[in-house]
Amino acid sequence: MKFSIVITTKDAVFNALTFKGNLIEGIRIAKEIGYSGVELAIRDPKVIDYNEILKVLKEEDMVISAIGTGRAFTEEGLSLSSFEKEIRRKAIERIKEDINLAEKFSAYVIIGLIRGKPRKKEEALKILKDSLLECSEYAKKLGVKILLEPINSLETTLLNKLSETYDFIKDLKLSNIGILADTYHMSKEGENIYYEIIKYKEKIWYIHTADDNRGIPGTGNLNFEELFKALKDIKYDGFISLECISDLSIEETADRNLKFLKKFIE
Ligand code: LER
Ligand code: MN
Repeated sequence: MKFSIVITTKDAVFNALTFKGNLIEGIRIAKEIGYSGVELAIRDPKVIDYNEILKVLKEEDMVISAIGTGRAFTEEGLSLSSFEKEIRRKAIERIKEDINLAEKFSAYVIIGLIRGKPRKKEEALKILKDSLLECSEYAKKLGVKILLEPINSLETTLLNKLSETYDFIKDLKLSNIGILADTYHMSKEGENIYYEIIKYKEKIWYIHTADDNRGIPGTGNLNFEELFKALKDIKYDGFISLECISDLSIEETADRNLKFLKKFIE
């Protein structure tokens, strides 16, 4: 198992992005505290200085675990399930740019909030399917894998649970799309963490962690023992990425998380 934290730039609006600030500083802090990767939450890959980041990754022996794309929805309203063709087109183009960047970093691309929050669920799911097909075909050519993240029903109307997300991916018959299981969303949806992870193990490629209050793991009531038992049973060797809200400094937040989670794998 490998650990990472979500980092993003200072201007980000959404507040569960663990570290907001200079990305280079975020990479260095994560390394210092004992992480092996960072997840980049970016609005637009065009504003990312790829060469600068790559240089620091090499210096610090760090990797980018995944590219998070939700800011394009929260800050620009881009949505893969939009009924407006132009918005949908822009969202697909943005994901393709994220895929280009992910290829350079050998990272996953996360489809979370950019799936949108439409009212007419059934029709929107069909649109989402077409958009995802296009993104996944593009990603396949570049050898990039996509993570679809179930998100709780207060934040989106589409794909709230692992079961729905799994069926949706299976229907698409695409081998390069997996599931990102976020412990916070799973708890919000009342899902049994152990049972669900075991059941959908072949598609569990990535984990987001926060407690059930979206704070640092250990500050709420989520059963992390269950999570780690499941991950051990499925021989999970992917990333566990911290995506939480915390008033503490990034150093303290990241340190507390790692110390707490490592207790379960010793
Ligand atoms: C994204 O990973 C997520 O969990 C959502 O709640 C919004 O960012
Ligand atoms: Mn998440």
